[in-house]
Amino acid sequence: MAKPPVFNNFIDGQWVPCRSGRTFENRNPADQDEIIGLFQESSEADVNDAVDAAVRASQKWRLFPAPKRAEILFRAAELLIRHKEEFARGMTREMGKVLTETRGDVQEAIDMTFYMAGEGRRMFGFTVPSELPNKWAMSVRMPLGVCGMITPWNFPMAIPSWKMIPALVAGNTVVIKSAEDTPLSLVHFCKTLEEAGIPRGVVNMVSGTGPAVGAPLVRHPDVAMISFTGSTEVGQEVARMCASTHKRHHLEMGGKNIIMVMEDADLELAIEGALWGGFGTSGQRCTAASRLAVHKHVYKEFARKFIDRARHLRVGNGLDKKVEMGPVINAAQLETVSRYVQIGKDEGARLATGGNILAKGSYKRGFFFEPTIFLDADPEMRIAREEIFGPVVTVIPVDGLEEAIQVGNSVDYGLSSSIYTSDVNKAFVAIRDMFTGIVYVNASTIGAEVHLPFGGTKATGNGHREAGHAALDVFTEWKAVYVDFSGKLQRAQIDQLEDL
Ligand code: UN1
Repeated sequence: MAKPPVFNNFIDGQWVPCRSGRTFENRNPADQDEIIGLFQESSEADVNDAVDAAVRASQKWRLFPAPKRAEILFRAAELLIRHKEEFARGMTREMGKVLTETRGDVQEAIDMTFYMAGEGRRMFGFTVPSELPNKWAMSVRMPLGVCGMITPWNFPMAIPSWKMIPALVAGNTVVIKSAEDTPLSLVHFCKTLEEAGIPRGVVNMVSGTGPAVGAPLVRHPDVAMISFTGSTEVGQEVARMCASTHKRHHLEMGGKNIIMVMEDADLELAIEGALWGGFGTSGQRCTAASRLAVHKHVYKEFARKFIDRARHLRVGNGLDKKVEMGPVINAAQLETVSRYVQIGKDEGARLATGGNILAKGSYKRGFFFEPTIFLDADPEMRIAREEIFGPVVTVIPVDGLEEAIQVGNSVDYGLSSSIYTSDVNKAFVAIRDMFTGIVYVNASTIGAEVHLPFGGTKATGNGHREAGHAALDVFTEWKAVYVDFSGKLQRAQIDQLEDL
């Protein structure tokens, strides 16, 4: 058998093995016989090397004019376009989602890079009047220094781009840990930035596990901030660790998103939205539509048609054009999904379709699960409240909009919500009353665009937003600047002296 390719860390402009020399395997979740490659099993020493490089590079990069930084990023976006198909195929092989979705993932990185590179010529601050004559007052954004990033496997190129590109255009340097299940896509992204001419040490990438790489990165005293996307439990741990070193932390965590289907909805449209929101990426999106609140008047018809569509979804290897849903990411996730199906049954929800691991024929080489729907669920059930991160959708009957909104807001999370209705008044009530970071009208809970703020309330986040203009607030500090050109001590300054 041919030897699998080995992929190194990217530190100080060099592709280097980790200090211990150990590697780990990255295998295809659709076919465990296929090894994508061997990746560095890094540890604290490698993180320290990467942070040192980023600290050194920071001195020059922060002074490099923002429009010039942006030129490099624009070049990177062009290169991503050129490599889009290759990167998408690599991503499907390491992550499982179907090719149309991995193309979309690369496209999000392209969009974000073009969009944020544009900030290189804006990066607006505020110029405001001063209280005094002959004095100027303004506020400017300044970079933080070294930004540490921990990224998930479900959007292996898009999410790193959401973090890295705004950080870079603002003049920060980066140390990023790739997700253990999808390290190849971040190698592709870093190689693209290298090819675009990013100076050495400005971007550093280290692969490995959370405890061995993530934890030392979060603890490191020279890292100014951590941007984390992942589970709520790990996010809480990151927050605790950041508190003790006064690090800024941006957290993007779980979701339990709802689609509310009203009695006046276009049902075909709503079913389509529920299908792709629930089973796209095998339900492994933080924006997945894992709950549906359906009005009793249309419940039966909706359920019948939705189940029928889900039953006919073609599950398989995402590289196959006919396949609509790929595997879940790994054995542990397959187990979690199975466990939740059992919980749902025990709680008394009605399993309407699916519920099983697919293990026959070629399925047995991967981690496949049937598209699964629970009907007649109570909003208090665990399957209606907890994030499963798999192809499981829970349907809850409701009496009307008020109840749907109450159910929608009753969970710990607050990322995305959606309403299907033909009544503009209902739509606006939902827009006003859903306490989620994102609301969709007559569209599913997925499909956020890069130039709008992305993030959620409650246990989903910690008040920050990535993407959109809001991302700059995550990766910069404000500095207020006063310029006094009167040449003398002015009144306000004297007042302050008197106050003392
Ligand atoms: C995620 O699931 O972590 O809106 C991000 C969406 C995608 C991003 C999802 N653009 O579904």
